[in-house]
Amino acid sequence: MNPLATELVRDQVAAAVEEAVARTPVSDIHTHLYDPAFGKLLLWGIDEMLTYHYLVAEAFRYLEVPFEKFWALPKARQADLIWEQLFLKNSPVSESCRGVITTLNALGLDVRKRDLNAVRAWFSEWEVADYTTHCMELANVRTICMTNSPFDDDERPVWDHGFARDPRFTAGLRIDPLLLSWQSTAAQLSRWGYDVSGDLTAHTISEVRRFLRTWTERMQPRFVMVSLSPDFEFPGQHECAQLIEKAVVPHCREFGLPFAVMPGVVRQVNPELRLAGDGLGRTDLGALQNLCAQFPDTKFIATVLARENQHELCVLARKFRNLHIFGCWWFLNNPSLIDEMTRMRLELLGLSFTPQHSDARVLDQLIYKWTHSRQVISRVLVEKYGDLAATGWVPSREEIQRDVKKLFGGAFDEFCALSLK
Ligand code: HDL
Ligand code: ZN
Repeated sequence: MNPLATELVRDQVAAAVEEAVARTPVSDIHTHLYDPAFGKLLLWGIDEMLTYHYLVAEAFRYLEVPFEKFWALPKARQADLIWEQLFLKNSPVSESCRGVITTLNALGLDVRKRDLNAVRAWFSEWEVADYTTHCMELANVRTICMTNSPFDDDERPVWDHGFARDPRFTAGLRIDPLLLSWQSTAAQLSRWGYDVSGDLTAHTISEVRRFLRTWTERMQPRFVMVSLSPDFEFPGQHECAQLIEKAVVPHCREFGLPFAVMPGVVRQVNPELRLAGDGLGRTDLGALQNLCAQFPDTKFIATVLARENQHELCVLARKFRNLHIFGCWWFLNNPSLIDEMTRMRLELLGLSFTPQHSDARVLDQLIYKWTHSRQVISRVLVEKYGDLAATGWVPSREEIQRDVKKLFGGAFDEFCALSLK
């Protein structure tokens, strides 16, 4: 093909990719947001954005105030300190800080005034129901998957009471305490009427499965999820591996649910930072490999926290059709790493993965997390589809739209619907 024609084709393909990425609504498969029916659990507004634990960690790199004194302050005062340190005394160049500005711009606020109280006044005009729709429209997010824990004392009563579900909010059954703190969780299960003992007898396992069944029937979750430390081992004789093998995997197989594993987190490296105090470690992905190999009829979805694990995770996904990888999780959710990971995944997995989730904890964050991710994903796809077009295989606008829909939730839906039995 002559060079001019090639350039023209590349430009046309680029325009089609950019349009598809901008216009395709996304299914956000992992967040810490809540259906508005959960009331105060759904965080939103400028003070929640500024006191997001990512910004707390960054602010404490400058703050001299004792941790306990900071935590004793009202949220608005905490936000004042963070605003002062990360926005006024230092330019907001970090991903989390730039995200706040991106969100405020998208909401139509003039950040050049740097007037936090004026911003607060604007937010006070909103009702959460309208604002939820507004944020989802600006972020072009179709559905939001929550992180739902039966062990959360604030969340459980809402499920106990029952509520009319907002269909835009799907559920994820999160079971960290069950797997990671079995002895104390067994006592809690007993208080809830499950006949369990600290030993994982056959009866205890059957009661754990009754617990999982009860909450699965209640929540109708998309998956069962757990975050794991970097040194998680499977198979193993420790309680976590035994509960996964004897209760969780059989439950997921029975209900046709994926088991979502998120290895790599080291909880409370610095407890003074509270939610901001978690760190990461390089994971031995042998455990995930063993899970996928031992249970070929069970679906696993995975995201891993260390950058050093990403190539290995892609290769693992090539080996196991029952493994679907997703997202640039937490400390990976930065443009440089989203670029590297998305490029690697497209080259090794084609379209059989989910490039991103937001992990949003504050509703407004949907706007920046998806704006920033779309910018990077679009840039990578323009290059990849341009490279494809240069071979003479020129993808049509419809094919590009089809592919982007897969990346923005379609491939995940197909994987969840897969029957491997
Ligand atoms: O365990 C998780 O789901 C993590 O995403 C943590 O909630 C973490 O605090 C977080 O919000 N990361 O983005
Ligand atoms: Zn999360």
